[in-house]
Amino acid sequence: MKIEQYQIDQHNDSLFSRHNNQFIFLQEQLGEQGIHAKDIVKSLEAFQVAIPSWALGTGGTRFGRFSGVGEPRSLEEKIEDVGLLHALNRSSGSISLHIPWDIPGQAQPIIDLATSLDLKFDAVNSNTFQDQKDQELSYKFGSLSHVDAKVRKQAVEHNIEVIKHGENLGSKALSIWLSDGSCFPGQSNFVKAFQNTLESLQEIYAALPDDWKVYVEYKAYEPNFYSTVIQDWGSSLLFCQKLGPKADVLVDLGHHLPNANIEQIVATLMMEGRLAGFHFNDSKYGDDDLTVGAIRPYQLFLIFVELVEGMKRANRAADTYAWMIDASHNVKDPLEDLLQSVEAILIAQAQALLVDRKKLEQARNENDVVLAQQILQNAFRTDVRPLVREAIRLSGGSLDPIGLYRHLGVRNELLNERGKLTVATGL
Ligand code: LRH
Ligand code: MN
Ligand code: MN
Repeated sequence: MKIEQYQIDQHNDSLFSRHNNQFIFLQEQLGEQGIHAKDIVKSLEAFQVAIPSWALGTGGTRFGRFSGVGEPRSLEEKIEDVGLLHALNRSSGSISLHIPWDIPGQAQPIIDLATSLDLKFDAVNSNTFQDQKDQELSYKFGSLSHVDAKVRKQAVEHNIEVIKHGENLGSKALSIWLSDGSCFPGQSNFVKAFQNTLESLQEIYAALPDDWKVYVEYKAYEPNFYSTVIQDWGSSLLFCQKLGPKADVLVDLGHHLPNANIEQIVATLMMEGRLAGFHFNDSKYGDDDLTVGAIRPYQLFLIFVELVEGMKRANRAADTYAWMIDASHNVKDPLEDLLQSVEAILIAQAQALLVDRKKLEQARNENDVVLAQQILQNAFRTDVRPLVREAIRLSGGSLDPIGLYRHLGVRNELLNERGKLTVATGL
């Protein structure tokens, strides 16, 4: 299944005049405030969000998994699915693999397929939170932090193998999420667990190619419910600082304790130049991995306010950070869900770009709390969707990605091609 450019153009033709009226109206309104709509559209056009290979099949909870239909059965089909997303929104130009959920065989045909769909390979993810078939030693009591040096060695070697897979495909980073920790008080020596982890990470770090980075992801709890070795951004930053300049902190929105001020974490990490990027998702309770923007769009906006500010301060372009979605579901078509997530990210970014930084700084300096809040909320309450649509249209994508996806009956086509059987991601 491939979506052809003429199908997108035809669909866009039928929507164009309505869209254009909305865009011109907004452009005028913003112009009155001294904001150039076209500059924002340009920034949005350049913004790319990586798609995780494990979000392309219906996710599950630990209580069950209800498969969808026509889901990808192989890495090639996962790449094809991301190709469909990218054709529709022109903002999903890369895929992030999780090894060994994905096992790349021969690299060249996979690279050729991705290139033909205008896709790149984002960070590769290692997995030492599950035992794999034929694995010699178990990760039941940890991996990089394990009390047994042989288990640590096995986990280090896995990470090095993941780097090799990534190198073959043209990835430039390794993402490590370490589930190691303990479930009960007394089970683990916190200090030894930290030191073992540091040593293991140092070995992995030493195996990084020169132009690579390692992203260290933190998470407060789950699957361990008493302690986690890399539990928060502070621990992650500490590891990164000890490792060296190629290690940065990866923020997954769902990995915080309730009500954490994530935007402040982002500001601090950017101030220190140690933000790797994001795993975007949303949550109401814990690491729910819900669609981005589904629950707390204002929080997402406030995060983007800091991101936009931080990038400007550091004079770094958006594409020097790792932006990825990390969400997967039991109840939605995964491709529609991912389209919603990418749209939510673009909307938050557009809103953040509306913020008048000078006025905001002035209000802060004058302790004008009301005005400062109003400046942010005015931006957040602006319907910026015409800017997002215009950016996608100018890049050759669809004015209504989900509408076109449904109109073309993509899922049904995929069902015909692939059938009802699917491969679980292992989640
Ligand atoms: C852990 C996590 C991490 C994993 C992914 C599958 O909760 O966020 O990024 O690699 O989920
Ligand atoms: Mn994650
Ligand atoms: Mn997670």
